[in-house]
Amino acid sequence: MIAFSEAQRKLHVPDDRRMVVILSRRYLVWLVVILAVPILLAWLQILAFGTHPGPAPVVTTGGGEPRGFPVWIRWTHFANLFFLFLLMRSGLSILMDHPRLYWNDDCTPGSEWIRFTPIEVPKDRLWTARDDARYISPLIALPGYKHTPGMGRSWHFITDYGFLLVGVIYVGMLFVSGQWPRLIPTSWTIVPAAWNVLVHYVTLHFSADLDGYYAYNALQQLGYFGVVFIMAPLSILSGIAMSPAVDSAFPWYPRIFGGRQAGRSIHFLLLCGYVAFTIVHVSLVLLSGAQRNFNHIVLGTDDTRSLGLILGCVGLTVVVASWVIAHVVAWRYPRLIQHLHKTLLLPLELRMSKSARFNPAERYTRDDVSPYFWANGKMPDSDEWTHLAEDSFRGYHLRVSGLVENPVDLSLDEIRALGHDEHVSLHHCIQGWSGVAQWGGISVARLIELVKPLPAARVVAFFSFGEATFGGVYYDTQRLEDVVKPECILAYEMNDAPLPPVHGAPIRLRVENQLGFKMVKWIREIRFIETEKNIGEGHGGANEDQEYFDLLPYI
Ligand SMILES: Nc1nc2c(c(=O)[nH]1)N[C@H]1C(S)=C(S)[C@@H](COP(=O)(O)O)O[C@H]1N2
Ligand SMILES: [Mo]
Repeated sequence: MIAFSEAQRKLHVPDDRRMVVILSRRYLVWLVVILAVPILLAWLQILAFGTHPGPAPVVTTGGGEPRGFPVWIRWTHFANLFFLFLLMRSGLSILMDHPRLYWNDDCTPGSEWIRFTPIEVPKDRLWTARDDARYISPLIALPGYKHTPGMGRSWHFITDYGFLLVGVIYVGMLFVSGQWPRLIPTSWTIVPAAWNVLVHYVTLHFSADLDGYYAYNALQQLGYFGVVFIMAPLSILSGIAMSPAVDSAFPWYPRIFGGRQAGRSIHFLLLCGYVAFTIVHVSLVLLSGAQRNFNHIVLGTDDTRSLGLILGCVGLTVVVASWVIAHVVAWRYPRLIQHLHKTLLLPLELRMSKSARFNPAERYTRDDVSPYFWANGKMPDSDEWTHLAEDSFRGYHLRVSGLVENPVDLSLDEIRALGHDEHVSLHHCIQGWSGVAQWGGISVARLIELVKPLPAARVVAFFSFGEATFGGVYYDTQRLEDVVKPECILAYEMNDAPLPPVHGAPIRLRVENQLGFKMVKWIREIRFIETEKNIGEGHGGANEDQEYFDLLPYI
């Protein structure tokens, strides 16, 4: 257990820690049908044509001589298990930060196909996405608790590297060693053969000629092929479909999956697929001669010693220990993990931010505007902002200063007079929700022309009237090269109306190639500075300081 500060405990360990899964009825029916129909059909066949259709056929297509499991298979099998579990556990922490999944990009409450919260979004009061986040036990998730998306993402992306590396080695060796025909079917006869195996399985004939050491049976082969060559690549590709930088530069990409939220749903369904696969796989390993199977995959020998099983249990202990260690590291050294995450992604993300090909180029229209748009953050409650709001921000002044030739103090009318830039874009919150809206305002590039930053200015800091999660001013920073990109605007308008109070009145930032937390709402002041290191705690923003959010916000 980790010792939380009082404020942390209030946020991360709420009183309401119920964990529920609510699947909309339509999908529940589908789920039952998909699971039950093959089993029913198999039983029908048995009832019609006899109860014992002989031993399950083993596929030997191209398998050649028996080669067993060489050392690279045994070690990648273990490493894959190791990383996959960390990925699933950190994924669950991220998922629970917006515990609803949709097939539409507007994330309207009630339109989700599954939710992991008992709460229906109240209509009579402000219910932010932050309020909606759910607790998940750290026994299941990494780092667990409520609202830990920054840390969850760091772990997810760091382990992604391990998972990818193992995958590349495994698939590469599969081809180099000539073992690929074990996994890749070369004839359609695999389909009836796999059916035949299923018929054996439903009558609980697991051991019949199952000898995966030399060749897999047809169902096994299809299963492994599906996991390695379909599910794993789809996980990677659907993961990428959630990136704001990718989606804003290549709006066609998330559409391959049916939209950004459909990509997120598919990413989750693949997680379910891995869980289901693991359960079935482990059950069959245990039911079809556990001792021998363990020797195959642990020692690479085909005998019935108990050494494989013993070492296998040691391996599983290492895996479980990794969860405990990851939990402790996550909470003791969150800063270290946050910066490791940044360092690992730096080459990729800098490329995204520097390359003009990654400039936001969204082609949404007003017809795409979402009927609902989640709000986030703490509304400012200072007298200053409240008085300004009561007077329709007539007394508002935006101070732009710091390392500039021409510091200015602009009223809302003066800002409006500077020009009008607008776009319709898809918002990506770190928590997982999205929404399409029209934003109108002045591009930061125009502001830069006006204030003329000095050569020393590298970073632009945006300070809010609002407070950060654990107190202090909400602020965030941008590198100068990012704010001169297209679709980076100071918005004073949303969906052709003045910016509503909850969405950041009178002025907010929009940066469409980044995650939502970078887009400071209720902006009070803008300062051009040399480095973000000298403000706040020096990590680039209030969320980065306090909640270990991503230091590079493009994925
Ligand atoms: N001042 C301030 N700005 C903020 C936040 C906040 O808490 N305070 N939340 C951020 C986050 S996490 C998101 S996703 C967007 C949400 O914008 P919206 O409320 O208009 O949907 O605002 C960002 N700007
Ligand atoms: Mo967010």
